[in-house]
Amino acid sequence: MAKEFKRYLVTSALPYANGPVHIGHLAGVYIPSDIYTRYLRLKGCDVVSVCGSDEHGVPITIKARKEGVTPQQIVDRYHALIKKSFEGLGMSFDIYSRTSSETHAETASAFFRKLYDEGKFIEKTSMQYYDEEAQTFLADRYIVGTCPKCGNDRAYGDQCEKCGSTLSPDELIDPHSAVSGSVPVKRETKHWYLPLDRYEEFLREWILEGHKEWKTNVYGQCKSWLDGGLQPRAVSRDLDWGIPVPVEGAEGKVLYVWFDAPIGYISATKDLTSEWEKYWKSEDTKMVHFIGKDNIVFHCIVFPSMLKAHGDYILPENVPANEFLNLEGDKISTSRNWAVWLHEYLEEFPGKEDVLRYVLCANAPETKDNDFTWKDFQARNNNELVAVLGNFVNRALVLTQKYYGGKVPACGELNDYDRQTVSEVAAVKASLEANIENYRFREALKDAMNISRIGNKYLADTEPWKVIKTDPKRVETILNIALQITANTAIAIEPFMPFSAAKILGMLAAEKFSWERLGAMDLIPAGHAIGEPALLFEKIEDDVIQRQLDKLAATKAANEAAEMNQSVEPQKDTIQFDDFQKMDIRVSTILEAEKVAKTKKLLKLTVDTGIDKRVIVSGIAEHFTPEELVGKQVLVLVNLAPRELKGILSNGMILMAEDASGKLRLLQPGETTNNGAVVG
Ligand code: B3M
Ligand code: ZN
Repeated sequence: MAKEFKRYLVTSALPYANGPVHIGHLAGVYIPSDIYTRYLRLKGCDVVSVCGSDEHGVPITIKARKEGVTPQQIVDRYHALIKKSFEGLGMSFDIYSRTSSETHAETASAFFRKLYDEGKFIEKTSMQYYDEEAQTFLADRYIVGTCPKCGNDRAYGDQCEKCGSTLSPDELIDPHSAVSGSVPVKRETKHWYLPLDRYEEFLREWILEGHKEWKTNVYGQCKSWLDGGLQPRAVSRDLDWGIPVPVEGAEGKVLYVWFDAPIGYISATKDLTSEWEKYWKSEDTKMVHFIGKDNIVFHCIVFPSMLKAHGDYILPENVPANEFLNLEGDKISTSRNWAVWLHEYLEEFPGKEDVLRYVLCANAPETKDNDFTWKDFQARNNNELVAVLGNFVNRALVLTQKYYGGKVPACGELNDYDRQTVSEVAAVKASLEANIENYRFREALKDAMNISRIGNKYLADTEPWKVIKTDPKRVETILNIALQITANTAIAIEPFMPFSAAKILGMLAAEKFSWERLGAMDLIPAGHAIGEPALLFEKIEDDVIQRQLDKLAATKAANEAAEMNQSVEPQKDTIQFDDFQKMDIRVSTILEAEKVAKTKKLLKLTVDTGIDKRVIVSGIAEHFTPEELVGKQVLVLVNLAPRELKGILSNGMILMAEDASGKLRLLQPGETTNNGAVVG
């Protein structure tokens, strides 16, 4: 039998405060955690949901350096932005805290100190890259060099963003410091390590034996980590941003961000309530970590080992990590700006918070990576939210206004079809609950939507707009049932679409119902006056979607241009105007083009330079077919000394540009120009 818990502690991965939140974060972590929490609250459970900004770590210092501001300024900016946009989307954390807070520094230091005092760490010295010019050790991210796998000359010491390889600084060709540009040296440094190998047995027992119910993607990752054997992990870093290591002789060292960040869940709970220990120290608490798949090892292996080593705290009961969401077929990427940013969405789609919540849940990458497309967003809005949910609620309310002046009609005797409908609605509850409690939010959302599907079908089948002419009494029952189904819809969709649930309740002029009332058919009493019906959702037109697609296309173009820039050759030595003037470049038209026999590369071109018609032999046969060249205007260097190629005298040179991919492009005047026009 499943264990009974008295209370819940829901944690959501703390977003790094070095950029805004995007749909990938939402679909993977925050939408599921909010659904889960809202559901528990509706059920009347004792639940706290904690989150906050993760404000330490190297990327934040890099961003600060790039912008010429302090790390604190960076995290202040993004903490405020993330917090506000989460609120805008209806994320109902009980607290949205931050790891640069006083409480957190104290909590994390005390945690470290306890483990230190009890001899739970090992100390090791190792050789690490040091920047002598800037007098600082260099985090892997701060070392830049050429990727040994793909040749990208801007690879980082931990990863190449071009080919995606995981690297170590030692693998980089020509490593240099991103801080000063100098070539770093190796220097000895001391750090503290958590010997994860000592927790292997405990972890095997706890996860592999004790939590076979975890999602297969999570369980599988844990198993492969454990089967691979665990190594001690450094929990400190040489860095000037973070929580100082609270032991003597640790100047210039801070806690590793992944050591302090999960402790942030504890400090957030402390800041929330004086009763925080109840949530962290009692076996009656069910703790659930909502995270993305890249955080699994930290939440299932490292943090539990820390908690175990500490000894005072409970372990998570489940870690329902999701896979990744892609955008229009490509990996979401902050650095490439390939994302739909929450704060921008909220600005561009005011009043459509629930549409995003709906689409991201319906499409959540629960078992495998998934794709977000704007067309799917539009289709789900128009065909599901508008056509099913919105349409049903609207019909029920409008007909009640129309026939009964907004007063809920009484329910007469039910016929078989009514009874069947009522029992279908009642049956949703058990399935919906089981799905939410087992973290199957996509299925749960289908269940919730099912209620309005049933309602829609009920109205379509009973046709009150026809029956009103022949049997008005019957219509009272039909609409009473339709209104009860409407109220049920408001309960069922609340965890998923809280704004719409509140709107429905407003239109029904009803107070929020508890979860236990789901399935009941006496939610709205006869005689009760409902409010004014308004549209719950509106259709999203093609032009709105096109604007979003255009925005992405512009991003893609900008990225491609930026990538090309990366391989731009350095500027050549300065020349004088006279040097330039020696070149005679003319607009010319290609009249004929043919391949030079027995060569792969050469084309023989006849061009009209305005001065004369002449032959030029050009090594471009691999880039252009003769047909596509004929008739084109090009720029020709006409006073280049003639030379013989394969027995043909070539008299000039066609100007071309070679792009980053090595492809040649013709240089042409912007508009048709007379041949012989001088370029300069
Ligand atoms: N800051 C989020 C991430 O990996 C990371 C989570 C910390 S949770 C304690 O994007
Ligand atoms: Zn690479």
